[in-house]
Amino acid sequence: MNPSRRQFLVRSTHAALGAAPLALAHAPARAARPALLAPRQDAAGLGYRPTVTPNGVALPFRVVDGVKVFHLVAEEVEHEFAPGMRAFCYGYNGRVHGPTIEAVEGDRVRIYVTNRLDVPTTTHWHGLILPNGMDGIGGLTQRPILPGETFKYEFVLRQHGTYMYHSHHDEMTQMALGMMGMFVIHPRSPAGPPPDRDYTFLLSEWKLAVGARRPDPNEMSDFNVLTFNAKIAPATAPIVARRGERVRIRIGNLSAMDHHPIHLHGHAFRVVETDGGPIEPAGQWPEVSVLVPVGSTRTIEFVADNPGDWALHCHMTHHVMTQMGHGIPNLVGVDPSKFDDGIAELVPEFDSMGMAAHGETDDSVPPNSLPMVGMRGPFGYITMSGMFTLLKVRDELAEGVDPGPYQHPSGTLALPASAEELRADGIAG
Ligand SMILES: [Cu+2]
Repeated sequence: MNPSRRQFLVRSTHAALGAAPLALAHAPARAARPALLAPRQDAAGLGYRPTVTPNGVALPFRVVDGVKVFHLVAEEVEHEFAPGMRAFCYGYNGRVHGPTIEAVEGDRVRIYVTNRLDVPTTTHWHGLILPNGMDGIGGLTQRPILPGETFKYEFVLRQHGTYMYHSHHDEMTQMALGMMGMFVIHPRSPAGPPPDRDYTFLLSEWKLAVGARRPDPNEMSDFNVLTFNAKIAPATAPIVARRGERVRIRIGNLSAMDHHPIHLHGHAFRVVETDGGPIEPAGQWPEVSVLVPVGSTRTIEFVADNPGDWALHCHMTHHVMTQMGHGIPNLVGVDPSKFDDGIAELVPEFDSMGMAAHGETDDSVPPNSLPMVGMRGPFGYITMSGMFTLLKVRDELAEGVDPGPYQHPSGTLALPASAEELRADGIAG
């Protein structure tokens, strides 16, 4: 027998992707924010260049008689969305969301799912073409996995691309609490070399009342925690590329109710695949935002040819916010300070702007909650949170190390206009 076939292959390099904690350059100065920034991994030993799941990990596997064997454990997890906000969620293998499953087209996979929750569950392999009885729909294609049981799913991967997995039993509750992950399948015979960088994001949305410890699965519209890989900015790890490198970003959306237009600054990209398959080159068109509908994946590719710190975020403005302050009256143009002073005599902790509208008053927010917006950037406060991260493009990069804030070459930074400049151009300041 081929020795490799019985080899116990816990892919240490695979499992360790993103293991180095780093302080984010766009994190508030008041605390070092640990995050995961994974170096590019090369294909040695795996037969493919792994994708990197920022803030996440890949699911380890072993090969038994030529079958890739994975093990997911569904369980309750105390998850940190960002320092200062934790909640009791449902996840897999101690994580929210679950680890990214990664394999190659043509692989036979055997995925054990152990249910350590106190409720029944199933696992559905979203987008995969597989035998009906492996589809993981509670009551329809299988009986639910009861607490304490382990089910075995086994099938051959007939496709390549970007897919997902998630609970398909009591979906409203279990997905609202985080039971989902990404499933990446590399091509068996790639048409060309893989991109230099390959990143995977899973979008989701949550309702977590201020100070609460349990996401509310009954919410239908007013989600107040919007996440990239279950993190909100500033806890979202930046992604990096060297100038000129080809970058692939895979984006899945398992939000309950919202589609997300994900916008990349400084670059145009092409949408190269959906979870229905690759898009022929003639059918790809350029975009700077890609709408990722609920229950879909979109994969984009581009050449990172523009150095800088580029925002990558959902373009819905309330999806780059977090928690408090959404239910307040319209105070645009109002000076609330006198009002605040008057109320403060009665309610000392009162703040009319939702307690922390500008994020500067973190000390005043209630326990286990975060300001609506904000993180400190090199030029002051960044008024976004939620579904926001950075693409850092540099001429030189050390792998696995945050390159820090971009240093703008002389003459390439917006600055206050001088009186002389205004006069010369006939602008009435
Ligand atoms: Cu959005």
